[in-house]
Amino acid sequence: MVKRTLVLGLVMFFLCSLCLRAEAKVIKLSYANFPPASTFPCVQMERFKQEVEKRTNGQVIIQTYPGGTLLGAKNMFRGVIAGQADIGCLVMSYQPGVFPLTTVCELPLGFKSAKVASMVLWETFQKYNPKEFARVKVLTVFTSAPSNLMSKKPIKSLKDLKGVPIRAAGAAGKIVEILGGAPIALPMSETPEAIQKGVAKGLLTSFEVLKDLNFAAYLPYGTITNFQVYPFAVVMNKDKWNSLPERIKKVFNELGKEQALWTGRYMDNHIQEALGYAKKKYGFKLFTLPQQDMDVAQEKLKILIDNWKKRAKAKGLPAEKILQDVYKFKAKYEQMGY
Ligand code: DTR
Repeated sequence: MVKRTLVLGLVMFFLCSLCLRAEAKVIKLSYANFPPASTFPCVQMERFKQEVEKRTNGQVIIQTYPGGTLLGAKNMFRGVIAGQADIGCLVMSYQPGVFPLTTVCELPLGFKSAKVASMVLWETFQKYNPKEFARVKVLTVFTSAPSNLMSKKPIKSLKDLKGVPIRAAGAAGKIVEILGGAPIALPMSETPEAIQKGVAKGLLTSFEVLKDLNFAAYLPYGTITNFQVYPFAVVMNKDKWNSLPERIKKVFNELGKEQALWTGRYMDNHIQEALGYAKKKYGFKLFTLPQQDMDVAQEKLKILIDNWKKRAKAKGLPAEKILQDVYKFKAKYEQMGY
């Protein structure tokens, strides 16, 4: 009897220590990102790393790979699905047709801040849990700040945009085309070269790149348009996610919405810093598109919303309801002063 109890006790002790050791084992995760370390997608990545390591008391260690050193902009999604990286940051606008639902947020819907747009994207994702991300675990989503024009020559009206080669991806490229410009669809990681070589005479994106990628040195003029934002997602390999202890999954799930807000807030604040830098160091001049031109532009760009609805319906999505919800979420966060 005593022997049997001792053996049972030893077995139990052995099993428990196995579990504890498994539980306590340090989990190393790789996080791939495509643009240079100075840019906001990588700044949010480093904040995410610090928060995860802090909240798991160092049981999870995240090794970050900025600048496309592990995976690039165009193969990020496939690479994470294939396990080439455990975590990756992607822009849905870079892969037309792959993200039919969440690209609703790249449409010209009048977003005035990254904070509002990021929370709208988060709520839309939570409500619809899009199939387009079924093969991965989405850790968070956020957006860039509203896109404006930056150019070698002043663009003070839609007439000035005619025929100008402007770098812009996804819906932003369509906007440039519809308004008479010549869109050049490149991910941000390939844009510095296009600007320096003069292939692109301007770009349509958020103003922080004036500082983070020093575009103010090549593009001394800006035009406020707030045409649209670019939606981002941070995704984890599904098998890696399923292998994590529940306590660790809880930390990631609790961080998701917070990270979306943190990145939106960082982005909106950083835009002002970048404009200050561009004006002080390069005499950057900022114009605002005349209201009459903005009205003409908004009218012309409605086609993009109709086209998105057609594509979404073709994929079996409740397009009208999704768009209604996006406008409802947008109004809610704007009223909350986000
Ligand atoms: N606007 C998208 C997204 C974007 C804005 N700023 C950055 C910086 C680094 C990477 C992407 C972005 C774009 O222009 O590609």
